[in-house]
Amino acid sequence: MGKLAALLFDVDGTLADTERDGHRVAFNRAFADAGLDWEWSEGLYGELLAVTGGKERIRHYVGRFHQGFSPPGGCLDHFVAGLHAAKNRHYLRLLEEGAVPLREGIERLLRQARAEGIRLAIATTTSHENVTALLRHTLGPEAESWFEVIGAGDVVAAKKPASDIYEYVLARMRLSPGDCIAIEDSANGVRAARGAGLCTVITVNDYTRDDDFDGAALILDSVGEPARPFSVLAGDVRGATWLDTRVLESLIAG
Ligand code: XBP
Ligand code: MG
Repeated sequence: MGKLAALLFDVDGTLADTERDGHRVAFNRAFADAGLDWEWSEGLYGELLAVTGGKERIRHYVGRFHQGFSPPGGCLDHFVAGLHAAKNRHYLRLLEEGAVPLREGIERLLRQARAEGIRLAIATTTSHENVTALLRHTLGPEAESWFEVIGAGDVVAAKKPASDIYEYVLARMRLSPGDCIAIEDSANGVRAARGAGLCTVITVNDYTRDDDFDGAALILDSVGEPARPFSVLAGDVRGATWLDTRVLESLIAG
């Protein structure tokens, strides 16, 4: 333990505010395409985010609000899979249109880590295609190659808050959790990362501000920039006003 070997990034809510203006909008467009009058408001979507995974979220919503729903074709799983595929097509279009920028300070932190030889990876619940599209449309065509492993979606049996995706990424990178830091935004994320033994930094967003971040080393309102300092909600940043590799290293050096 001591030298920071890698940063493992969550995607949705952490790299970008993908949920409110990306996935949520795309779910609603897919529902409308299917002739459904389902509408996920910003508030309702905040509640539904407790369930990770888009397919799982739709199934949960149907069970909670439309119990008597009989899907066209008869098979709910099949219908949900179709809706989710349509949602992802809308989501990719939104990314292409530039509807979802990176959060403040993310590009700076990624570039600094790369310049210092700190390895990068992704550990997310969404799909590989959604991740690479976000990277491409925000950081350019080379950005996918910045990440040594993209651990995404259904490659593991259990999604966050299970720790499987972080364990998968650590195994692929042949790294110990004590040499890495996870950057997350949600209660499900911190549970997953802590479950894999990772020191975890949280950057909250409007959907996760009131989550339970038990076990997080640091809770910030954003990664911050030199000109736009972060607010520290919990933890010791040793006087820093934006998150950089020096602050992150101090967290695992103890
Ligand atoms: C993200 C999710 C995902 C997205 C939608 O959680 O829960 O389900 O909301 O993506 P995390 P999909 O940030 O903890 O990885 O529809 O592709 O699942
Ligand atoms: Mg997240």
